[in-house]
Amino acid sequence: MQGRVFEATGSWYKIHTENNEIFNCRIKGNLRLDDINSTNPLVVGDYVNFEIETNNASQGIIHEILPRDNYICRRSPRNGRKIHILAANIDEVLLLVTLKQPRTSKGFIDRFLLSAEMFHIPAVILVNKKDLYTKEDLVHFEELKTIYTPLGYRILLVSSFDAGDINKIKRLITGKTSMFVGHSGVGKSSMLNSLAPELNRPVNEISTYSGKGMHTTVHSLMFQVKLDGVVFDSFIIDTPGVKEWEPILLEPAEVGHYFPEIRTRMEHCRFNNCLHVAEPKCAVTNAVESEEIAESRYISYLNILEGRQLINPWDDF
Ligand SMILES: Nc1nc2c(ncn2[C@@H]2O[C@H](COP(=O)(O)OP(=O)(O)OP(=O)(O)O)[C@@H](O)[C@H]2O)c(=O)[nH]1
Ligand SMILES: [Mg+2]
Ligand SMILES: [Zn+2]
Repeated sequence: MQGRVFEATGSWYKIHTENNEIFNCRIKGNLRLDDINSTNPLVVGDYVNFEIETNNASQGIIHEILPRDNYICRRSPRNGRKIHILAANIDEVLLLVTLKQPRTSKGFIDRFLLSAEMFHIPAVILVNKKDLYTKEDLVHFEELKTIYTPLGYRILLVSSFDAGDINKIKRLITGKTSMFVGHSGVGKSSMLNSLAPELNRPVNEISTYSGKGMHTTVHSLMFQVKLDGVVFDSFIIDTPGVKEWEPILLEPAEVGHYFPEIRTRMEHCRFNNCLHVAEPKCAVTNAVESEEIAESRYISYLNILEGRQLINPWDDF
């Protein structure tokens, strides 16, 4: 039988088949998992082959993981030498950020976008909780828009509770497998409930969310959603809030390739091994000086280059 992982707890996997049958499965003991040094080899979104257990027709044993189109991962927060895969076979990620309650930093956005670039997964930035924002907050939104739109990222100001915004997001996700990511409390599960009320996802009850370690959603779950009562093969993955996002370690020369504004300029640098730090005739530092590259983005680049887990001094909002 073939199916797709909708829920992964580490020992049990909830598998849905194409006919919408659901099986609780375990991994066959001697299954050779991929070579990736990962804390969680089988993840939500994976396609698997499994056999139904003879003595329990609702359970199965997974004996094969089908090759992935893609996956997205970060450095494991518990073990920096391992990676933690969030999901596999996804068409797009919706990065939910908030300007307050809780505040998402530009450094976090940039570290996440680098990972999405690395795995060639389109990312849309949803600045959620627009109903809470003052005029000054909206200036920060415009600033983010000025930074990210020219790089090719869509960035939308939305609220989980605004019907017009929910319709826009429905159009974004129709026919795709989409994943919601962001800090705890930014409203991932709330937005999912507005998109598909039948899911009834648990959300944090306190509306003045302080952003401190609530983690209402505890593990990733995928849903096949009906949008306005129609199933269009739309899948959404709700993920637990991430406190930090550390991209997997890269060779220094690789980092610039995942910053679109550096990627398009690096061929004009004088040295072909230029790391765009202090080298002469560097097209990237020139563009930073002339403000064609946003200073906050360049600082994020330097921080990732040095593998530093660092506060971005330009993160001033
Ligand atoms: N004002 C306002 N509050 C919102 C909005 N969206 C969500 N919230 C509130 O934010 C709080 C957190 O929402 P959740 O949906 O639980 O957040 P989450 O991102 O799923 O959090 P974790 O599961 O912990 O990662 C809840 O109290 C929601 O009511 C919004 O657009 N505006
Ligand atoms: Mg949640
Ligand atoms: Zn350079």
